[in-house]
Amino acid sequence: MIHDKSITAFRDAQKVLPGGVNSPVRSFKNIDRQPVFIESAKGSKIRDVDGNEYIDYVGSWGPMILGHAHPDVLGSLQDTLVKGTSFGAPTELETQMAELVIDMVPSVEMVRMVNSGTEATMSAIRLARGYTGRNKIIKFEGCYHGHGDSFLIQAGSGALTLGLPDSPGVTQSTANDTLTARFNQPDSVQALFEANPHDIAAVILEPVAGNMGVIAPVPGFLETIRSLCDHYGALLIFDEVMTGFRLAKGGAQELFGFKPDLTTLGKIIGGGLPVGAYGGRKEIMEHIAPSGPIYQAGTLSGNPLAMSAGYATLQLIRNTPDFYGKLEAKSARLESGLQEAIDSLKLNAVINRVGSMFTLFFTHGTVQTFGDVTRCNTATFARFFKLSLDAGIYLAPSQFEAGFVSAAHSEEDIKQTLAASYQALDQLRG
Ligand code: HOZ
Repeated sequence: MIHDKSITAFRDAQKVLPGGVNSPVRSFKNIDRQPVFIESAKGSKIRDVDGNEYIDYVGSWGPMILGHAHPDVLGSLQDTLVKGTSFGAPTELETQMAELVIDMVPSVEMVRMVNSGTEATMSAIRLARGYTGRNKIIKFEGCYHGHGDSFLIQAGSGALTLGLPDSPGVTQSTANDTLTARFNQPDSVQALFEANPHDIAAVILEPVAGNMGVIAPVPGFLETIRSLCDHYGALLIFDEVMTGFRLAKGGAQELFGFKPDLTTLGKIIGGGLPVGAYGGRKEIMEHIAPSGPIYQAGTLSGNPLAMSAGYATLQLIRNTPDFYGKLEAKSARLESGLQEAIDSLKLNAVINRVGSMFTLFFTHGTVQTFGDVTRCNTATFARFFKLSLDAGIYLAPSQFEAGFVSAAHSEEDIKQTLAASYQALDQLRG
């Protein structure tokens, strides 16, 4: 593959953008390769500025569950666009969007729209602190809740990938209010509650971890956290930025039959435009201004273009018969094909999958904890990533991220991906 234009584009970008990108995960820095610059995308395929086409499993890091440039979403955007792009005043579309989210997500009775997942999580913990009158939160090692100061403590995603889990610039006093527990190890949560029985406002977690690679909750883990929160009077916040509308129409909470007190949403809810949201029990949500005293605001919150892309996406998901069943079947075929390749090549690799989220970890045994994740061979991952990219498969450039299958991936895409992956895995043995 030729990447001349991408190389030039990256050189130019580095002169004016820190690291040449607007978000660190895009830089390919950890795998010691230049990023490809994207020109366009359609369905399951993404095309770079040199004209190379890839089967895309990044999906803009999660939002593109329908595939790229879906005609319903584009049509809805075009209809909205001609009426004006921002008013800073209420629109009926915001109410319709809120009604749809409340209808789809089991625990959400009231919702506030924001502009990103980061904004959603930052606002949710402010609400939890204001509501409970307590300062501390518990998060989990390797979980990532965006780049708010309180969350850049033992953080996953790009922070973990680039070796920056505790970012400079976060003050010690902020860090002191973030307690860190171990994912899938409920005793670690219990110990923190026992040591701080009256101080914890909320526990926030990705119910299925996606930002240290995909890890499902072990049986009993979510249950224990729920009962500890109830016992100690803390709120339970599910960060469903990644899992919301991805694992089921009502996200992980529908899949596992759980009701958190608050839920944060992002990615799919914006249909490819910048949207986040947080919602939950009405009695808690009514503490937000102007109903209540806890302040949170935004010039572009509920923006009409963002609402229309999100609304079209969610409607299509809700109205497509067996939407998640079809996604599950395709994703299961990808998983079993990769597993066969691992077995027949006798490789040290583990595939974790929940619904249409997956990660191929280069390690042995099982991957259930952050400790398991840190034992992965990132150099082998980097080789696999580069071989896959050269074979036309676009994966997240990090061992510590999720891959996403979309409704647009065809059987042929899955077949091609498995054939290319087999060859790449085979070459790793050499
Ligand atoms: N939350 C995304 C997946 N880990 C990362 C997106 C980004 O940081 O740009």
